[in-house]
This record gives sequence, C-alpha cells and structure tokens, in this order.
Amino acid sequence: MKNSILLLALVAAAVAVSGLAYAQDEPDPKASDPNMAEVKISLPDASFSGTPLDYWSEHLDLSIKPRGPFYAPKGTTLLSLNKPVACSDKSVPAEKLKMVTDGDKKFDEASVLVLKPGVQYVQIDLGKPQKLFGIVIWHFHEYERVYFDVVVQVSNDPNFKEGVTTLLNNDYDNSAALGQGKDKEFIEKETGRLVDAKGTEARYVRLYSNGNTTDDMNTYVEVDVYGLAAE
Ligand SMILES: [Ca+2]
Ligand SMILES: [Ca+2]
Repeated sequence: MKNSILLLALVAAAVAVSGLAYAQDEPDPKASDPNMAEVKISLPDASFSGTPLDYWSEHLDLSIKPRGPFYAPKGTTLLSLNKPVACSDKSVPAEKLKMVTDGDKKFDEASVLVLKPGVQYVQIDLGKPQKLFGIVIWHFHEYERVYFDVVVQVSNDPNFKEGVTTLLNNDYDNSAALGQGKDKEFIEKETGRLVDAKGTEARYVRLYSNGNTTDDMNTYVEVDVYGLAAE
C-alpha cells in the first residue's frame, strides 16, 4: 500500500511539470492546432559525465520523462541569437557576455560564462518588443546541477521597474526578494529548461540565479528566446 502511494506521488510530481513541457508520450493539444508549428530547438551534445547529483529537495522536479516537441504559433523563430547582453556582475567584460547568445551551447569550460556569487542576472535586449513564446536556459550541462532562485522575467523597461511579467520563479522561500515562486527546481541537462513565455510582448529578458548545488557561482552556457519577429 505504501509503495502505491509513493508511486502515485511520483507520478503526480511528473505530471506537475509546468507550461510547455509536455513529455514525449503525452498528448499536446497544440500538435493538432493548425495555427501551431513545431519549433526546432538546437541542442548541444550531451556530456555523459558520471558525476552524480548529491541533492534532494521537496522543491525539486523529479520527472524524468524527456520533453516533447515545442509547439508555438507558426512563424515563431529564434530571436535572441547574437543579441546584446548585460548583467549584474560589473566585473564581467562585455566581450564575455556575448557567450549567452552566441549559439555555442557546448558544455566545455571555455563555453561557460561565470558570474560572481549572490543573486545575479543576465539580461538580453531583443531590440524591440516582440511576442515571446518560449525561453530555453542552459546554465551548465557538463554534469547534473540544480541552480537556486531561478527567476525569469520579461519587460519593456530595461530597469525592470515597470510592466514586469514573471515567467518562471523557483525561489520558494523568497530569499532573492523577487517574490515567492511556485515553480520547481530543475536538474540542468543538455536539453535546457524550456520556459513558457505565453505570448508576452517584451523587449528585454532577465534571468536571475543564486548559486548552484556545486558552488556559489552563477553560470550561463546559452539562453534561447523564441517568438514572432516584429515587422
Ligand atoms: Ca553560448
Ligand atoms: Ca531561495
């Protein structure tokens, strides 16, 4: 009996994956919508490092099903490639910030941007407000890690004072003081974490984090922003 309750809890946790993240074997209603098309996300090679994740939390997403295809309105495309990036860590040279949107998603150390400890963000400027449907984050994927206080926001205000929409927040105890989040923590993989942008129109994308299960640093391999390009 106890085993079946545990199994139910695990299945519930697997189904609780939010937003766009339909698993491969689940029906996605968008698949049969004639206004939708599959958006191909360019994925890096997996590392297959054996380093095990030594972390568990009730806030961790335990689902192990691979993500299904990403559907969005026809015409949705990658908007963020080579777009300018700013960040909260002023010691990072501007040249290095390009790594967030340069299309290089390899796990090698040379492909990973490192920001100092504490609550830090990177911010992508898409150039103009555009309808956004998906944001994919690769903090790190050489081996399994979980990043803390991951908050993804979009706005037309570069200072994120006005008109801010929060698309993901897994800061369950509000330690980053951006509001208490209800999303699950997730294990970093080569597939990245797809965040539903829900058609929000915005020019700027800001992504926060606050260290990870290996160290206190904040890192980025790449961030993809998908949406409809403004005319
Ligand atoms: Ca990159
Ligand atoms: Ca927290």
